[in-house]
Parts: sequence; structure tokens; C-alpha cells
Amino acid sequence: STHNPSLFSRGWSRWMAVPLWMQILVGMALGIVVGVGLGESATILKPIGTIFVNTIKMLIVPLVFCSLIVGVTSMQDTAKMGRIGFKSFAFYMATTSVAISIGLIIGYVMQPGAGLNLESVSTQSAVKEAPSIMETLINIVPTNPVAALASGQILQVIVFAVALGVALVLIGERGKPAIAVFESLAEAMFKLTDMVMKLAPYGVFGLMAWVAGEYGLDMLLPLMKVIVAVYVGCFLHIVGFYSATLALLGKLNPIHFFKGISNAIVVAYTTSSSAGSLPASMKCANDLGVHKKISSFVLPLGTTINMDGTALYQGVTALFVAQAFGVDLTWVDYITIILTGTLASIGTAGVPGAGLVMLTLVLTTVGLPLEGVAIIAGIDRILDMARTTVNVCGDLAATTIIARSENELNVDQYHADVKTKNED
Ligand code: DAS
Repeated sequence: STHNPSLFSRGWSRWMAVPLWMQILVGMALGIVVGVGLGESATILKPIGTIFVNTIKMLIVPLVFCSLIVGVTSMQDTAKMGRIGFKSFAFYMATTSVAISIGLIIGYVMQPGAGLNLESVSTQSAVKEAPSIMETLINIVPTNPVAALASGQILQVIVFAVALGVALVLIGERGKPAIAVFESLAEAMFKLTDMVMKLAPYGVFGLMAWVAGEYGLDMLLPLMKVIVAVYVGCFLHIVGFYSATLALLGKLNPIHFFKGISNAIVVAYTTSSSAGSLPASMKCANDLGVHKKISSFVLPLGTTINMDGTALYQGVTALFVAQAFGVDLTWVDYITIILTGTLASIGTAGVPGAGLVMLTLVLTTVGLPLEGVAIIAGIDRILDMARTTVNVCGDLAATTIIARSENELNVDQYHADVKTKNED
């Protein structure tokens, strides 16, 4: 019996020597096996995942707030700041419209809704109202910054942090003590992110067990085609489009990029929340050699407005609904889908299921039956996992390319062996 503790502790120290990304993959694989085995009762494992999700959510507001202030105050040059803001926005919009076009092409070629022959009873269904674009724009300035922080309104937090950072620089010497405080807090938040990421393998295990248990095979089969279509689109966008932009615009080897962001990918896939993945993304960008003054601004902005995966998903699912209900679309409808899909994705919050709400906006604009939303809803979590992964990869690709173009990417570090970086 004296053997047991030492056996356990030897096993544990072996496990701890495994690189984090591999631990996360093991957690994911075990979660799927256990979830499929337990079926519906795998829900009892969900709390493990929920605790992990709560822990990463805990980081978001202080991390974004402090690191953005530090980012702004370290950026002495205001012209540069404006340029980075403009580049981010342009890059985000451009990649989003490419994403939705890929979604439309995939939906057209693969015909995921063909043969379902559904009939629309009414076009009215009880779906939540999607917030309008105008509303999103107006609400960008917080009336009460503390309320914005307390309720986690990331866009408002960004606006206030940038403004406060600029003011701290403008008051010169007298701004230094406050800047030092934020620098120290930002540093601590990065450390805390590190610590929380060590919990990822267990949280991921709980989340995967729950998802795999909840959606058994029987539920998935009839809608398998739309699932496959969304996954194929997401895969092409990540591996094809982002690799090409990294190589062509950034003159960077994409393989290092994907190795470096693997932790963020797994967190995005399993939590279905790009806001929740922000701490992991920040850390990955940092490990890749992106200077914090770029990542602290471009990443939180991307998390809120850049949703390539969501746009792609809207393209595929809009066509799916049209095919399933036998509605013929004109080329004007396609262009409308691209425009509303791009705008809708800006208004999508980086939380699980938000894209489904915005899908109503796209369907309504082109006059497609809203029952389509109800059909998609049954399998939305599975689709959400894939689109969130694209959303997060898109933010990181943009951040890396913009950093490169601003000479704020440590190219040696980017090309260094990622494995040693993960092992700390
Ligand atoms: N799951 C969301 C995200 O965090 C967006 C969506 O639902 O489409 O990226």
C-alpha cells in the first residue's frame, strides 16, 4: 500500500511533463469516448467544463482593460495607432466577405438541404430579435465605464480603455504612476491566464463529454450534410485562405502559425466562445512573437467584430434553408446574403449560440422561412464549435499579419520551435 501514493505521484509527474496542447487533446479525446459511452447522462460532467469556462471568463475584462491601456500608452505615435485601427477594420471586413462567399459556394456545390422537401407553415416564428447594426454602433460609447466593465461590454471597454490610455499619455509625468499600475496588473493578468490554461485539459474533457453525450448519432444523421458542409467550409477557410494570406501578405510560414495557436484553437472549439477564447488567444499571439501593443488592441477588437466563421456558417445555412424549403434564390439574394451576413457577423457577440440569433436577420432580409432557424437550432452547438474556431483563427491571423506589417512581430520567435514554448 505504500506503493500506491508513489505510483500515483509518478503518474502525475509524467502527465505534467506532457506538453499542454497534448494534454488538451487527450482531454478532448477522452471526453468524446466517455460522452458517447454515457449518452445523455454525460451531462453530469458538464460542471467541470462550466467551471473552466467561468475561470476563463473571469480573465476577460481585467485582461483586456489593463493590457489595452498598456498597449495604448506604449504606442507613442498616434498616426501609427490610427493606421493599425484602419488596417484591422479593413482586414476584418475583407476576410469576412470572403468567408461568407466561401459559405455560399460550398452551400451551392454540396446542396446540404436538397431532398428534405420541408414546407413552411408560416414565416413567423418565435425567435429572439437580433440587435440592429445601428444599435450596436450607437452603444459603442459607454455612458458608465464601470457598468461597461461590470457587464463585460467589450466594445465599450475598448473605447474607454483607449481614451483613458490616450489621456494618461497626454498628462505626461503625472500619468506615469497610473501607467505603472496598469503595467503591473496587465503582467499579473497574463500570469493568471497562464495558470488558468493549465486547467484546460480537464475543462475540455467535461465540455466534450457533455456535447458528445447530448448529441448522439441518431440526432445528427439527417442533418449530417449541413454539418459536413459547414465543417468543409471552415476547414477550407482556415487551411486554405488564412495560410494563403499569411504567406502572401505576411511572408510567413503558416505551419508555425497553426502550431503556435493550437491552444487557442482547442479552447475555441470546445467552449464555442471567441470572447472566452480571448485570454488563450492573447497568450498564443504573445508566444508567436506578436508585440503586446498590437495584440492588446487587434485581438479584442476582432473578438467583437470579426466573425469569419459565423459569416461562413450563415452562407451555408441560408442556402440550406432555401434548398430544404424549395425556395429559389436570385443573384440579388446572394449579394444581399453577403452584405447582411457581413454586417450581422459584426453584431454577433462572441458567446455560444449568438450566430444562430443573427441568422434570423439574414433569413428575414432575403425572405427565407424562419423555421429554418429552428431546424438548425438542434445541431447548432456542433456548428458553433467549428465557426468559433474560424472566428478565433481569423482574429489571430489578422493580428499576426498586422503586427508583421508594422514591424511588431518578432520573426525569430515566430519561427522558433513551438514545442519548447508550450512547455514553459
Ligand atoms: N459562438 C460565437 C463565437 O464566439 C459566435 C457565433 O455564435 O457565431 O464566436
